[in-house]
Amino acid sequence: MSKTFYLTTPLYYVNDVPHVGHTYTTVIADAVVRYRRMCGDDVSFLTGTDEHGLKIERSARQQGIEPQELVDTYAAEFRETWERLGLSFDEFIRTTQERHYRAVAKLFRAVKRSGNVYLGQYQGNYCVGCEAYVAEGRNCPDCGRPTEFMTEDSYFFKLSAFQEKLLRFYRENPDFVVPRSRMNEVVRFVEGGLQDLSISRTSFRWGIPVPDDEKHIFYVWFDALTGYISGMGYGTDDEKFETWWPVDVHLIGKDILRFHAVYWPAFLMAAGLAPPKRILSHGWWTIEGEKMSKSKGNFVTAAELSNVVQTDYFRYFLLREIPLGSDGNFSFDGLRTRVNSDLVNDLGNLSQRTLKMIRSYFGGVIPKGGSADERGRELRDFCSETARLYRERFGDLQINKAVEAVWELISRVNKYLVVNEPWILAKDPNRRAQLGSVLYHAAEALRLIAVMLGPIVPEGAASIMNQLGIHRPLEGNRISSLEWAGLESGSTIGKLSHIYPRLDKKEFRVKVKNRRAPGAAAAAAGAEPKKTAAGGQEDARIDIKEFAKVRMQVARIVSAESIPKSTRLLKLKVDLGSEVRQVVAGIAGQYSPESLPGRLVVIVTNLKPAKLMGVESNGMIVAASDGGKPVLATFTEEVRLGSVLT
Ligand code: ME8
Repeated sequence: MSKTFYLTTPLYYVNDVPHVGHTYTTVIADAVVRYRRMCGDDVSFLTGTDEHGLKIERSARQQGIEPQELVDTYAAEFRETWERLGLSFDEFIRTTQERHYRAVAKLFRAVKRSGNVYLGQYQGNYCVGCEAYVAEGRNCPDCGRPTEFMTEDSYFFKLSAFQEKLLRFYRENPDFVVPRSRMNEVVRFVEGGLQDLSISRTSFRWGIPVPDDEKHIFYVWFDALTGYISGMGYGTDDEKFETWWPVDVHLIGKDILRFHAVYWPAFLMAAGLAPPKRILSHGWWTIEGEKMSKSKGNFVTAAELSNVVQTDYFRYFLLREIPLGSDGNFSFDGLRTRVNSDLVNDLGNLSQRTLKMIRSYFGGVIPKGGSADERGRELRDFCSETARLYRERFGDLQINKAVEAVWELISRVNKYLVVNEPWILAKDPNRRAQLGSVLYHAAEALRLIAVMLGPIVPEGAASIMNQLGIHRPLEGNRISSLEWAGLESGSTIGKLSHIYPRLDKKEFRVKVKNRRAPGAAAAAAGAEPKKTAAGGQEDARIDIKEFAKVRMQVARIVSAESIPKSTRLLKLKVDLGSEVRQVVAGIAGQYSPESLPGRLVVIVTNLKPAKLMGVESNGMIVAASDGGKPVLATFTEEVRLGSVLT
């Protein structure tokens, strides 16, 4: 029987759209599970959404909708984003699902039976405006207003009773938290003493009720952490749970380490369940040197990333740029430079030149490897050493180091071609066997490179395999295919194409600038960057004539309804004074149909009609994109319907 491997990402809060930080975690997880599948493991990759809590309840109230409606939209956004980016999760758990409620109740009962729960009083500084306890200080960190000291009934978990048990567990499992520096942080924290933990609230309602005392709902972390077991059958499917638990890796950002490395194992120990095998805590991305924040305008959503570049490009950048555990700085310029130098130049060129020579000199048939000369033997040895390093490093979750090893091989093969000069050998018919051997060696090394890059850049790796004439799906490549001579002499190569287009600096900057607009990728693909009068710099400005081409008019929404099977689109009827038109808008995530009739909006009225999900749209509603979320443009003063915006 094959070994099981279970890995999770955090369950993301649904108060935001997926951004580059979430994408980072999910991409690492995806690379690791692709590698484990290659090793022949039976893999389960769980991700999902954390949907309860005061913030959600409040945000829904502000929008005049039910919390459930709000979380449905965001959860769908996360799920669809990961699917669109080709991230290969097996389970998607939502903390509002029935199976999750059952698991939380079961875990609580088990912890309570063990004598580790008691009813007490929670005290702290409470912000009445925000309806939330604040960690410290007399003023609320969110709204700045003074807080009040409050007391409420709460169930407590006896975390203090777990200090010794946890410390023993850390001693016995020194690699429980990776990297080691973070393990040390956790040990120091626990050595400093543990306070009992409040695990229920009575001050708001959007949460899971505590069994037998429904005045209380669970504290979000008790609820959310349970997602790692509720998604794997705890409380609903014992066989599934037995198969997968304990988890092999919880992959998280460093911000939530304490919850995973201290509270979570303690809850599990109390319930008589095994703690996780490993917590991998990765570093934090800043954007252009600053903490990502919407107000600073340096917020990069997953949708924007994929508007600007293909998935392989940002996968490669995120996985290669920083060692797991370290912080990094994300910049679009850094991404472009990295992609152009590594993927386009190093890998793209190696693949092109090798395959083109096989096509020109051998009519596309893979030549015989023959008996290798010394340089050939050296290359083989280098390949097997690279495969060894790659496996060792990936096994240790040092992904960027594994990728570095592959890049050393790429540059070695490029050098091998330079010193062997196949283009000179090709001129001499007596050296045809040698020419064949050199090209076989280069092509076989290229195959090994593609196999190793499968978990990192799956699209490019699959393209190289196809061009080598190996048409089995990438997933079919087992780690055993890292043995030399897997490429069959006499087989025919596939159709050749460039795997990776170069990112042109000027065009790319325009794309980055326009990334927030829906359809930015398409618009930018055809955009011709212009020179400024001052010279040189790219410029996306337009003149007034171009602006005048777009006709925007004031309208009032008459009716709005959902479109079946679409989580994003609404069908609107809008009154332009002289006519009523039908417009389809991607705003279902933020606006419920009932909230829209009567609103004044701006419509682009001279767009060619289009069909969205089979529904005709005669115009476009104007909205700001706030971190990917649409916010409708409107007027605060009375204005005649049909008035033109100039
Ligand atoms: O914490 N750089 O959810 P969350 C790198 N619901 N990673 C980042 C990042 C950044 N700038 N920003 C976010 C929660 N992340 C809880 C988890 S688990 C039972 C409950 C990633 O939506 C990173 O993985 O705030 C971090 O741990 C996670 O997003 C936090 O996601």
